[in-house]
Amino acid sequence: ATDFGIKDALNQLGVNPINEGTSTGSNCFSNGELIESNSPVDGALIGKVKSTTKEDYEKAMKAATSAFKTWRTMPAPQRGEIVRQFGDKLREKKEALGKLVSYEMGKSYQEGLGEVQEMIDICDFAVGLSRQLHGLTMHSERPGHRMYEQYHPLGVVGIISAFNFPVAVWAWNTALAWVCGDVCIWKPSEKVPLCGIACQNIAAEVFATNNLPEGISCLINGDHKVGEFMTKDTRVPLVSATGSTRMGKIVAKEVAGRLGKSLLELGGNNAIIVTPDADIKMTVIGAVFGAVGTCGQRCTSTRRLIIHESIYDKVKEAVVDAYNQLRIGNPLDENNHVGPLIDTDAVKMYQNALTQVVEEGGNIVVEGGVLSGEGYESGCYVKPAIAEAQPDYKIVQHETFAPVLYLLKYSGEVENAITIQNDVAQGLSSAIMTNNLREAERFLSVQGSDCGIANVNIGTSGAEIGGAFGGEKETGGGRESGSDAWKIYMRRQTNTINYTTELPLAQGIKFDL
Ligand code: UN1
Repeated sequence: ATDFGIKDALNQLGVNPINEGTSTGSNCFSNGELIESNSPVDGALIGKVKSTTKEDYEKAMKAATSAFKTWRTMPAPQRGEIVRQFGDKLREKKEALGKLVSYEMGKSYQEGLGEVQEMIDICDFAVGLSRQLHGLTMHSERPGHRMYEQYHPLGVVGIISAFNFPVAVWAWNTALAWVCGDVCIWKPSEKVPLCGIACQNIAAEVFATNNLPEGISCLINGDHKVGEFMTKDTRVPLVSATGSTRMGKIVAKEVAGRLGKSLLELGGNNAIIVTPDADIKMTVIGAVFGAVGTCGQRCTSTRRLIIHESIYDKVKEAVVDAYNQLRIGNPLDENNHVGPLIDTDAVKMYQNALTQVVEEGGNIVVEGGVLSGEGYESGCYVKPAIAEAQPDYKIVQHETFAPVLYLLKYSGEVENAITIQNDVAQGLSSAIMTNNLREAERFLSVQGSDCGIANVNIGTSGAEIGGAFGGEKETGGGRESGSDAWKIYMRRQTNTINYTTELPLAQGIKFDL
């Protein structure tokens, strides 16, 4: 079998293919138990990475806090210049990193490249931002006084990222945090540790070339126990965590318990409303990419189609037709649309969802199933499935991280579809397909979608980095990436300066001595 240039990619990224536990990557603090990284693509062992012990973590913290002292004093635009160089390195390594993402995580090579492109884009964004970390000036109520606010670096930012976006979510956080003057400690998902090492190598090279301390970017490895080192640590003022709602609730509690800040980007249960005025062709592309892209493992994946009864059969037929064209297989082979799930546990969750939807009364319209035989040896390849269901089924209310799409029917006005859409615990992404201005505006109004992302004539996934990314309710409320998401990475200070020889008190209070 061809290796699709994987060996070459690993070489370019300085990731030792079968690492029998020697030190891995630059400034990677790990000497603990070995974590194996197996590819869901072919089931092969790609490498082993040592996990981070408490002792290693203390070393990482020491490197980070000491690096912060240097980094925070560097003018922000100069930090931007470093991030620019990091973005350039990513451009050089785009193909190699995209390939590793695809091979270690299982998303298609196109999507792997897309993920690296998101990293490059956020670097560009951060470079510009490095000259725009501005606060406001206010008019003081006292004569001869000036009042303004400024933003200072926060310190050590902890980043916990999920397996599904092994590199981009880290970059959204770290590129902003870096220009803001913070240093970062990153714990990637233990399911994709080699992606972490590859990124860390690239960052370390840029810092070394510029004679900057490596501790600006630290990598720690392991499961939730390693994440806990950061959530419990008062030296980490901000923990940014992406993953399941279950994980987010634990992180939120820990961090809030010590009055730290957390930035949470958790589960979604994203729907597309399809109204009688929808463009069916666009709907099909948006819905199918949204539901089967990344094998249904994006937090923005389309899980529910809420279709008006008058066009229900037509839309169903078109979507089913598109599913019949899907080619499932090695994601590095660009002929395939759908790659594997991350591991066999994910396959079980997918199977359970399909069993449950039938038990609850659902009707399968595109059969699922686990694929076996040549090319499917890893046991992680499944068929994207579609079920007709009711909005209140427990399984429909639940986020299953797999390619299972539920068709729901609505009647009457668009309000009814919006009610169904909002009636779930999660609030990440949402979309409406319509050429009717009234419907679109209602969907975007205060009575409309309650999600952090609401799109018109676009699917639920594939958000651009320029906007703030995140959602409401059980999605956690955090915002990452574009717009003014940078503010959470800085501490805010209000400054009032008196340039007179008097000391008038605010609120007109008299206090004569
Ligand atoms: C995620 O799944 O955690 O909007 C992030 C999207 C991507 C990011 C998804 N830009 O689908």
